[in-house]
Amino acid sequence: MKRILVTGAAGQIGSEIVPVLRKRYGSDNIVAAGHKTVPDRELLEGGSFCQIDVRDYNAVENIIEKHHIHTIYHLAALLSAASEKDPQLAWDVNINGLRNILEAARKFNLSVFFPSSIGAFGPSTPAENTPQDTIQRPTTIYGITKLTGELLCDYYYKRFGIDTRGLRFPGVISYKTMPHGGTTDYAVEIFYAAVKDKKYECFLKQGTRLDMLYMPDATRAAIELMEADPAKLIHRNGFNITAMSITPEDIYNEIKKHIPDFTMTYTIDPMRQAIADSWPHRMDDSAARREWGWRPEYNLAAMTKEMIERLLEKV
Ligand code: AKB
Repeated sequence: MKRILVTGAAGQIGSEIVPVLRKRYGSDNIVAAGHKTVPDRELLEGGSFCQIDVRDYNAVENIIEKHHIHTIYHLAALLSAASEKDPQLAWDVNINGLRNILEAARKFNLSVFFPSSIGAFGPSTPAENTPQDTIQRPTTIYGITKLTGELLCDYYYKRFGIDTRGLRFPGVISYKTMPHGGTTDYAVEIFYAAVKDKKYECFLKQGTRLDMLYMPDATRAAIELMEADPAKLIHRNGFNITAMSITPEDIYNEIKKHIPDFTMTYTIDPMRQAIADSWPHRMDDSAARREWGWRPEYNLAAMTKEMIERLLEKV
């Protein structure tokens, strides 16, 4: 049986993909590894959890050897706004961390999943129906690390035959763990605020259209790509995937259907607005659909209903 290591396991995507992987492949076959973020009880009690700083190559190697790892979901990274606040740290974690993972993959012949992002695009990228293969001139340090990551993963596949695969995630919306330091965080905060306070102050301006995905679709996409028949993959890294292209007011209007007295105001954060303005509005994900059968299951209405139901159970 394959043993899987998940780095960044206590983060937004990590904390949700680990239970799904444990259920699918057996808890004994999944090693969750976090750094500073404190893991929740489910993560700690549901299987093995260890600490790792992905910038430390020896630590990466030790975990791989100790647990006989075969595949790594490398999710440890700083998000866009956090990266902009500390570009040196962003480079260190997002690039040196990835390089360590890829070098270990080369030594032990491992498969690697790498999450890229809509951040790998920039203002000169076509914003509507953004093609799979197009201009990529990101203007944020986060985007530069994500684009470099895509290229590095392609390089390790072509040069060394390492089985690297990856997705360009849009904003991911979930009710379990809050994202930290992202530009699309508003799309998660808005649900928590609606359920708890019935009001939300949005840091992106009206009309800011971005791609989004509900977490169950995001985790399923990563696993389906890693399980896909390699003979069918023309691309390997940086697959565009999306489920909805929406603005803050689209989410607001959908939430109002469930919470009629919900109100929203806007106080723009110039840094995050500038990041969002440099990203595409709607990606074309037909390559993912064609090559490995990607299909989202949740649209805005289905996601909103479930988000509100789950958050009402939590508060
Ligand atoms: C962020 O906002 O930084 C991330 C992303 C879209 O990559 N959620």
